[in-house]
Amino acid sequence: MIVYGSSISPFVRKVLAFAAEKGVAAQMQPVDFGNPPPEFLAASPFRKIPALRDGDFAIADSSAIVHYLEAKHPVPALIPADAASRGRAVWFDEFADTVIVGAAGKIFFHRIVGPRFMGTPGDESIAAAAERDELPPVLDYLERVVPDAGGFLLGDAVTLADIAVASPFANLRHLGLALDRWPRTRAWVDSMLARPSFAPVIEREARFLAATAM
Ligand SMILES: N[C@@H](CCC(=O)N[C@@H](CS)C(=O)NCC(=O)O)C(=O)O
Repeated sequence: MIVYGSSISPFVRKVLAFAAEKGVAAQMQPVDFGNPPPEFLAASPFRKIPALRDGDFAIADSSAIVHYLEAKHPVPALIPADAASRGRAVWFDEFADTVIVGAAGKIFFHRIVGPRFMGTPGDESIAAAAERDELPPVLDYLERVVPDAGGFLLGDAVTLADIAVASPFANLRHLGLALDRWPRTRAWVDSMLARPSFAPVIEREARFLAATAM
């Protein structure tokens, strides 16, 4: 199974961690956006990462991919079956993709991706405004809902909710943003990102980012 993209993207990292929690082998294949290969374009018509190829099947979007993986590899279940927990898993996935990444992504893009990888100067005023105004309410919410470190958002086992919410925090860690005002969130995130499904991926990213530091 091929996952197109780079794990520096929180969406790609989510898919890789989800596959790892299921014990499904996934090979990450970076994409040259300047010259995208046809197999990638067939999977991702709007050139977004991640995209997946699994034999003859191809699809884009991290949420579409994890739902495909859940149906194809139902054990261990990472998307709960009961109505309330299923609804909350979809909520946390959506909240992570839009609200957390909406704030964290601006900071990461303008401080790292733009200047380092796209040859565009980042706009520090956008990054600073997102850090000052957008991120704190998101973290205030999480501080109220996260369990104790080592626990899970939906019951007693890891689910898509935990994987999706934890993933963008690796980007905040790469930025060196401390979560001192949100100690419960920080402890829970640290416990999630220490899992074998995340830790080696994040260590590889950190080595890559250190090698590309300006
Ligand atoms: N909703 C999509 C979002 C995917 C997305 O926006 N990916 C970004 C990287 S973080 C991307 O491909 N950007 C390249 C571009 O927009 O050209 C998902 O969950 O996969």
